[in-house]
This record gives sequence, structure tokens and C-alpha cells, in this order.
Amino acid sequence: MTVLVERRAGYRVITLNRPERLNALTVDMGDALLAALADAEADGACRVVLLTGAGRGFCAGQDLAAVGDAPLSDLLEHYNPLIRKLRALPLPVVCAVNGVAAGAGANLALACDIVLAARSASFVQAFARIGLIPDCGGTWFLPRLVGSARARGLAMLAEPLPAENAAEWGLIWQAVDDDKLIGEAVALAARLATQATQGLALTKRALDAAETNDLDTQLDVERDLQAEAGRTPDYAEGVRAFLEKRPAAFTGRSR
Ligand code: LHQ
Repeated sequence: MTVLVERRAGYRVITLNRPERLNALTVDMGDALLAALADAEADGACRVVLLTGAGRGFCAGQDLAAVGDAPLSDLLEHYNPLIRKLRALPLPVVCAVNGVAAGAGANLALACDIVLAARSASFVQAFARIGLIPDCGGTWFLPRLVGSARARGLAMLAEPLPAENAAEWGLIWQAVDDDKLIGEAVALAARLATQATQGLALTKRALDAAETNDLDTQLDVERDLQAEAGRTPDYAEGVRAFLEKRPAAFTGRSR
């Protein structure tokens, strides 16, 4: 199985599992990952996804031994839905980058909502080394996360960016000690699984919409999505809990 799924209370751990190839992606593996995300979305008890890799790497991008003769656009017809699904998933996605994240593997991580990386991990926009352009959203994520100058340097020089620099640059949320990575990622997933899931899903939608909207349009988006958030039981519970000076007991349900 190239993608492992573990169901835990409130969240699922999805693990890329071709460790002998640093979890390099094949089309079948991309499709399996997409199916695992769709399953997580369909499971009402799953409120968070935690994505990580088996072994010493997170994901080395496309398996270069398995590209075959098909046009590269055919391969991307399999990977693009994956990136779209991660962004549109109405659940927070935590990514624990346990080792090198290269090419499409780096951009798979960047498509997640909260990215933690082991201090020994690095991010490599490896595409330029083989004459390609950053795909799987790389040309969209990079300038938005780190600005144009750094995006161009990363994309054109294809040098590994260590996790700590990635965190300093705002490419990821945090770099953590290697031996603490999974513990911290699991704690974060478990914590998010107790939060107002609908509100978090609407937050994702608002932030993504903001990437292309002007302020005027975005204020309307916020008004509409806030109205939706305000209709959830978790909003009512959040306010009640605040006034009663107790922790909120969110259900994550929309009604
Ligand atoms: C690999 C790979 C790999 C196969 C490590 N493939 N075997 C492209 C085309 C089509 C459409 C869709 O989009 C894309 C997007 C892309 O992702 S293009 C970018 C593809 N990825 C790369 O160019 C990265 C290639 N890998 C590397 O540069 C290095 O392996 C990194 C920097 C990731 C890690 O280096 P090391 O830690 O020194 O490990 P290693 O190189 O020794 O790798 C371990 C094994 O994994 C090794 O096999 P072996 O049999 O010698 O033990 C590698 O050949 C294999 N491997 N990446 N992408």
C-alpha cells in the first residue's frame, strides 16, 4: 500500500508509504492519496487530516523512473486534483514533513494548512535541475508565501532550503526537533479536532478567496462566510462557553 490511513479519535493520519524511494509519487499513489482525502471528508467523525511520510523522506516528488512516455500534462491531470482537494477540504490539514520534500513533494506540503517540519528536513524546488517548472501549485504558493525574490531564487536555483530557514521565511509554520515532530503534529491534530470545524473550513475558504480578491470584494466574502459561521452550533457554544467562563465543547457539526 503506497498510502496508509490510520483512523484516530477525531482525525486521520495519512502516510505516504514508498520509503525506499523517499515516497516519490506515482500516478497510482497520487490517486490513492486523493481517495484517502475524499474518504476523510466523507467521514463525519474525521475533523482533521494529518499528512506525513514513512521513512527518512517526506516525498521526493514525481518518481522519475515511472514517468513513462505519456505527456507530462497527463501526469498532472492526476496530481492537480490532489492539490485542489487539499485546499478545498473542509477540514484543517496538518503536514508533518519528516524529511526531504522535493519537487511536487515540496508543493504537496505547501498545499496543506499547517506545515511542521523536522529540523533535518529540507524543501527543494528540484524542478529546475531537470528542466521543468515548479508544478503542483509551486508557482502560485511560493511567491505568496515568501515573496517574489525568494520564490525566484528557490525555483531557479533548486537549492535545498533547510526547515529552520523555511520557517523563518514564512514558507511553513514551524521547524521542530526531529524526535518531537510526530508528537507535536499529533498534538496539533488532536487539538484542532476539538475546535469549531465548520469555522475552520470557512476560514480556509476565506483565506483562499483573499489570494485573488481586492479588499472590497473580500469584505463581502467575509460578511457572507461569517454569516454561515454564525449559524453553526459551535458559534453559539463558543459564545455560551465564554460567558459561562468554561472551555467550549465544540461538535464540529454544521447544524
Ligand atoms: C527517487 C526519486 C525520484 C525516483 C529519490 N524518483 N527515485 C514531474 C514530472 C511529471 C509530471 C508531474 O510533475 C513532476 C514534478 C516533479 O516532482 S519533478 C521533480 C522530481 N523530483 C526530483 O527531481 C528529486 C529527485 N531526488 C533527489 O534529488 C534526491 O533524491 C533528494 C534531494 C530528494 C534526496 O537526496 P538523498 O537524501 O541523497 O537521497 P537519494 O538521492 O540517495 O535517494 C534515495 C533513493 O530514492 C535513491 O534510490 P537508490 O536505489 O539509489 O537507493 C533515489 O534514486 C530514489 N529517489 N527521489 N524523484
